[in-house]
Amino acid sequence: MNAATSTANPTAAAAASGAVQREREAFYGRADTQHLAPLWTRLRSLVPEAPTPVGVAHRWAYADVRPYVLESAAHISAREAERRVMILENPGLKGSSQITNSLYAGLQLIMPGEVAPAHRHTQSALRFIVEGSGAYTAVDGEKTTMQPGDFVITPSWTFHHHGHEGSGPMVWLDGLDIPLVGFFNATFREDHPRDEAELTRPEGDALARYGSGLLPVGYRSASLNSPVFNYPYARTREALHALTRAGAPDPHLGHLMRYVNPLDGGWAMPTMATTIRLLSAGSATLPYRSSDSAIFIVVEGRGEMRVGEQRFALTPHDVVVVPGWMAYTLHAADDLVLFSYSDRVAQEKLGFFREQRG
Ligand code: GTQ
Repeated sequence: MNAATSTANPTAAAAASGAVQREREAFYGRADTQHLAPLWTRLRSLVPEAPTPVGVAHRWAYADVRPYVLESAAHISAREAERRVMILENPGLKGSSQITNSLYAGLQLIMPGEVAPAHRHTQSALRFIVEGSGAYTAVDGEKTTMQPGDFVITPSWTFHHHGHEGSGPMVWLDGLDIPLVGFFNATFREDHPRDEAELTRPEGDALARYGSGLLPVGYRSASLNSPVFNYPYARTREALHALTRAGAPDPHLGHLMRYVNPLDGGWAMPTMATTIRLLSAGSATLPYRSSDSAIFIVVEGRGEMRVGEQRFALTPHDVVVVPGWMAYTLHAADDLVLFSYSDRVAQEKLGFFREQRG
């Protein structure tokens, strides 16, 4: 092995004689004046054997964070805030507004009578409803009233606003691909001239047309998203429980289902993969890891998630982040339902996605 290639080995720099090393350093210094850098001192960190998890695994207990989310209404209105959200920031990525390397999460609060004004942006957003009733989101001309457990899509570059015609606070989890779009530096946004964008279709239209096991004959869509933009929990829950009567769960994943675009059978959104799973009371999963970092929220039930040495007790509405390539197991004390989202769909399209069982 000659001297140049042997330095690709991190121990080789130490092995090179002092004189050789000094000559190299001098060369690197001269090359730097031309904005050139040697690859061989960086190759192993640029192209490692496997991912190093970014950020840390963490649980936000809903009982701990809920008072802060509710207090935010005492400080600012939804109109003034535009979106009144407490960001769930990964403790290992402070100041980044990121929950994972590629995704964002926040808890959004809307109070009765408020409107969060219409805007659009290139980021895609998902909502997973946590508590309350009577609030709606309007997306691209159609309103949907949200119930706890519903999964709602706001596709890239569609005008959307939120309102609340009921009583009591309403909270949902926002998932956006802000860091991913930021990586490509492809962020654009636009405010709608009015607080409330016009409604062009009656409520329930999309679900009837596209989400009833039927499709309008000849229907084509240019959207990369599912035309169904609210997947009601009542239906999802029924399907999950039917699965438990029909066969054994995946030993590493439980009864795991993905939200589907009925037009092509693909994921519901182009950048964020969304799933929901049920683990029956008393059951546990075997270790699993995958290259996508994932955010989980407890929909119903109690249990525990184990990530390395960490033990996260799970109770309804708790949020857990598991960085990519960290193995985890799930343990259900009672029937445990978990929603999750990750950048898996983007990784699959680009050919990166990997998973490991055991
Ligand atoms: O509801 O449009 O949590 O634009 C962050 C940015 C929510 C939203 C967020 C947003 C929204």
